[in-house]
Amino acid sequence: WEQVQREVIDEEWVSNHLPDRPVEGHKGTFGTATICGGCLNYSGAPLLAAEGAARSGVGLVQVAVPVTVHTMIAGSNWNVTWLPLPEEQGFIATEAAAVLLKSLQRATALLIGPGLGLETSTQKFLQRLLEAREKDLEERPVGFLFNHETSSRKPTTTALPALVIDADGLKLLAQIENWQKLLPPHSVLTPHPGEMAILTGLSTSQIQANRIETVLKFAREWNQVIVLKGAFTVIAAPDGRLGYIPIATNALAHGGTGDVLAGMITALRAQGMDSFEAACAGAWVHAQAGLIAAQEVGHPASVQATDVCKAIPDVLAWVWKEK
Ligand code: NPW
Ligand code: AMP
Ligand code: MG
Repeated sequence: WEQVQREVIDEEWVSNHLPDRPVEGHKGTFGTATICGGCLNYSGAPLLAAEGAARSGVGLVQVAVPVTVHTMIAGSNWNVTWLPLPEEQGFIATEAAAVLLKSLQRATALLIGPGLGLETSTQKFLQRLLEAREKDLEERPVGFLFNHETSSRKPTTTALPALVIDADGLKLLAQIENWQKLLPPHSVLTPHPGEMAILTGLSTSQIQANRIETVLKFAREWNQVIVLKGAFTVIAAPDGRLGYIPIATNALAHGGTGDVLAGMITALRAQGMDSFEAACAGAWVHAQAGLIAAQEVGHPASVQATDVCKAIPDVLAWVWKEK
């Protein structure tokens, strides 16, 4: 535990860690975030993640959803690009892995999970993505140049850009044999306590009783960055860095707010931030946006995830200073 470097995340920390935004930058300068999720029951989740990403500085957002979900939601956001995926009765099908991999040429970060559902075909889709290696693909997309900051393992040859896994993506991951070995190191996992219980085999109450110890232990063991969500979110990196978000507000206790957070962290990763720093900055901005949304709508009880998206620019206006 002596090696643990604790950081209480605040305005100054976030301001110091956000990347430069050159005035002459174009959309390519600020990266592309691909958001993959959605099923017939959860068509809003990928939209919320896309909106969280688009409000967090990324140059381009691409949304990859089952083809029928695309038909339902594409008209509701004019600012993003779309990748309709092969599906099985409204859920992403196994063969969608090849389609998604081909479209990742520009992606600098990929989010998998919001509203994905828990079908077996979608689990196999995730497994195929994680198993994809550069050598398996016909062309070498530029996204392959991504450095996964391998520290203790051999350099990865994964075909994937910087990865964020959330929501049903985490539940499906837990069902894949050897997932700890398949997942590129230094990806960002964003579980709520229920999802963390599924990943670890612990109970939710065991996790809640030892949030900091749990997140540090598994970040090290899995060689991943973990964001353990809920009141006073904690973030741990495999090297012992620990971020603490000193904010509790039930303004965020509404469906879809976690999807927004996952999109925000993906956008910061897409802009080149280190996975731990992107996770801490994203979680702090998200919590502050929850507080502002409560003021804007008049009461925390009435906040919706879309209100949190609308408040992101207010938070960024304090912290994203010209450098
Ligand atoms: P409880 O209730 O206290 O026993 P699920 P989900 C626990 C999509 N969505 N502290 C909680 O425990 C998502 O993206 C789509 C303690 C409960 O058991 C997913 O793909 C939306 N416990 C899918 O729905 C908007 C906590 O976790 C369990 C906790 C399912 O995701 C909604 C609940 O989690 C949603 O985002 C805490 N702070 N937080 C859309 N508009 O399309 C959670 N738990 O069963 O994984 O359900 O999180 O809603
Ligand atoms: P999810 O459960 O995936 O929708 O995520 C919920 C989001 O809201 C996460 O970012 C949580 O950290 C946040 N959240 C939920 N309840 C609270 C709370 N009481 N205080 C602070 N943040 C919260
Ligand atoms: Mg969630």
